[in-house]
Amino acid sequence: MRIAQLRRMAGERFMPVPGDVVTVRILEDGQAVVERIEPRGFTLERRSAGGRAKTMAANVDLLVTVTALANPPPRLVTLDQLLAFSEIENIAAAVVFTKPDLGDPNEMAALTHLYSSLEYPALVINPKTGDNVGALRELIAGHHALLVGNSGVGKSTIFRSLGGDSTIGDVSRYGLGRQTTTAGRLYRLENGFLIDSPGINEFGLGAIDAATLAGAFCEMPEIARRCRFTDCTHLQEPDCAVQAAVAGGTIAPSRYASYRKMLLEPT
Ligand SMILES: Nc1nc2c(ncn2[C@@H]2O[C@H](COP(=O)(O)OP(=O)(O)OP(=O)(O)O)[C@@H](O)[C@H]2O)c(=O)[nH]1
Ligand SMILES: [Mg+2]
Ligand SMILES: [Zn+2]
Repeated sequence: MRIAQLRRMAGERFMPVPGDVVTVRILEDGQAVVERIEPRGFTLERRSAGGRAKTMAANVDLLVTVTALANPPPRLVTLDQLLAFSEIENIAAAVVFTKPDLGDPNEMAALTHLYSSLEYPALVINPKTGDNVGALRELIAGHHALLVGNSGVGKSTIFRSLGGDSTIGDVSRYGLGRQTTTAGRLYRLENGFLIDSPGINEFGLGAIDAATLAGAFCEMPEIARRCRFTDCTHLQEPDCAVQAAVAGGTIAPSRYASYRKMLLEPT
């Protein structure tokens, strides 16, 4: 069903986003008017270049992070930001790698091993050959899932390979002159839904304190209890168990690099 009109064509506050539950009134010509947007649970927001927040999706319970193995090269900071975000928001997350045909097989093996060992479901998907598309379908069944990742990593390609039976909403046309290509799209799938979202190159958690951030890196809290200082930031303190675990190979250097970057250069 295509949304014909918002009852009050007011600001973005009244804009439904993919995942919203809305009350609609069906008009005689078969079009629908949104009368009410139900209160949102989880929302994903992204900030525009001007710093304004725009809600991209609502009521999601699974973040399917998408990272290309090549073209663009894997940006693990973005991946780790999204995973930390899911921990803080207390929603499930999965790790999908794309473009195995272009990537380095050793790096592919290392990355899937790393994220599986952190207990995130980790899959390598090739929509062209169909590899693991079925496994992803199973993973998201019954969930309100959101594909999220940098631009060009292959989210829409995955979305199309999974199909879906009906277009629920395409609300971008009502958003202050934006193009449809920048909008999220939602498809019903296996008694849940899947949302394809625009690339989130400027995603960030904002300023965050060390204890909260370390808590969102699931391998750290257990280890951090052995730091000498209870308020250790794991940046340069002596007798820091986290730094020792990185040196000793228990914590992946890339994960620690993401932690440092997020703490020292919040976006
Ligand atoms: N070689 C190869 N190319 C792929 C694969 N998956 C996607 N692509 C290509 O990568 C490009 C970007 O794919 P999209 O699905 O549009 O990426 P996206 O993540 O939706 O990008 P945004 O909408 O900008 O965020 C397209 O040209 C796809 O054909 C893959 O497994 N292998
Ligand atoms: Mg896309
Ligand atoms: Zn420490």
